Amino acid sequence: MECIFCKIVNKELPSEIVYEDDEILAFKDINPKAPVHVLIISKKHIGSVNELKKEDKDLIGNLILVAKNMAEKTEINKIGYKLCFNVGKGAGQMVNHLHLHLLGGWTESVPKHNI
Ligand code: DGP
Repeated sequence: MECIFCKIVNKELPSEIVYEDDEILAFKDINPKAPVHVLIISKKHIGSVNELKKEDKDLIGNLILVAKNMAEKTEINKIGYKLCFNVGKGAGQMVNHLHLHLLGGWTESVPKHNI
């Protein structure tokens, strides 16, 4: 299996895991673009939002709820945070495994661009 996020899911590669359940894994981004930068991913391999099917709608909802819970746990919800799916190379998607970026933890003004 070549996908690096599948390897992280299977614990073949190390990561700083902050949340895990049957369908979702969340871990710290290796190259953080914000004081708090967590990736929330589906354990099932899905390449991107482009590959989502109707049966994935609960999974997508759960990814967002995990992100919300992580924002509460880290208290970045108090100031504000960003959630982002990069979709395709042209939008900066480097890893072809569905992942939601959770970014926050700024203490001053919110940067206008940070992905
Ligand atoms: P994107 O550009 O949307 O595909 O974001 C991929 C993110 O994944 C990028 O911010 C860096 C992060 N990343 C890539 N490889 C690894 C890794 O091996 N471990 C961790 N923790 N993060 C990774």
